[in-house]
Amino acid sequence: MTTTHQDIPPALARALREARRIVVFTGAGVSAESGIATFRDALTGLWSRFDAQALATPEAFRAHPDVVWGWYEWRRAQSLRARPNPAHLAIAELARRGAEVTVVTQNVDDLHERAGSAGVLHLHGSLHAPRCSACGQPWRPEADPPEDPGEGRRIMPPACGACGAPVRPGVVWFGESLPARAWQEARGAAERCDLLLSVGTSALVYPAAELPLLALSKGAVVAQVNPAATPLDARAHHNLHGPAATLLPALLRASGLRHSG
Ligand code: BJW
Ligand code: ZN
Repeated sequence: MTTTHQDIPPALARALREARRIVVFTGAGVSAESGIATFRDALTGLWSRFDAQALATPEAFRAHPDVVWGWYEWRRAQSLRARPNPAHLAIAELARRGAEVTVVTQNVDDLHERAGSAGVLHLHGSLHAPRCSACGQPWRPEADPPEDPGEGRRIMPPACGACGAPVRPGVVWFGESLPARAWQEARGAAERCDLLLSVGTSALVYPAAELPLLALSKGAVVAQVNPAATPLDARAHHNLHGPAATLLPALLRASGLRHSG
């Protein structure tokens, strides 16, 4: 079922109102309206000659540490400048309306936390937690990255204070395992929930993309919010095709969980 803007299916509004356990599973689209480019659009401007899927690998970091670190510094600066948008705020508000809400994100920004969501499960790590590529020691940046380190600018990663190896971004690259505890908790929440909202993700990257399927297999209602179609469209009970910053507040209003705004 495909729905356009402001046209919230009553069955979904009821499911949200009545759900006791909710999982909100988010991807880069939830931060798009905060000005953070989605993963598959992240290489804009001078970065457009690179391929995101090729840069987000341990092999790329070993071969071109300056290119990969420069790209992540540029994105860390973008994340620090960004502010939560009405989609992040609506998700945080949901938890204040009585249901048990687990926010599971693939995003490496911290906009859910800054909107007020607690206990966010980050499946793909964080831009704000670099660590040593050899010994794993956390690395604290002495300063924020330059306001704009410049698109396409190469920056050598700093050396680890303990062992001298290059510091790497604290994110999960292709071919790497997800953080075990966050993944286990996310699976548990998806298995137990009554409703899973999949928001702003292309649902292409595994194993994260298994979560809506897991919830479906356990009988939960699954709804998706995304302006574009994804592989989940054929399986979800409801597909809201539009921007999250408009549709999530509309969904709260249609469910009677928010009375204005
Ligand atoms: C809006 C909007 C608005 C726009 N409102 N929406 C099974 C089958 C096939 C392959 C595999 C498989 N299992 C594992 C794999 C391999 C691989 C994988 O999934 N590959 C696929 C590409 C096919 N997975 C892995 O390697 C994972 N590890 C693993 O499986 O370990 C076991 C293993 C070990 C050893 C060998 C092999 C396996 C790890 C995956 C880690 C992914 N990491 C990244 C990079 C993180 C750091 C960084 O950001 O740079 O995570 S990749 C990238 O994709 C990033 C994202 O979190 C993730 C998901 O992307 P997301 O969030 O969906 O963003 P986009 O850009 O794709 O989509 C945005 C969406 O928003 C779009 O749909 C827009 O329409 C929408 N949108 N505006 C609402 N206003
Ligand atoms: Zn080290």
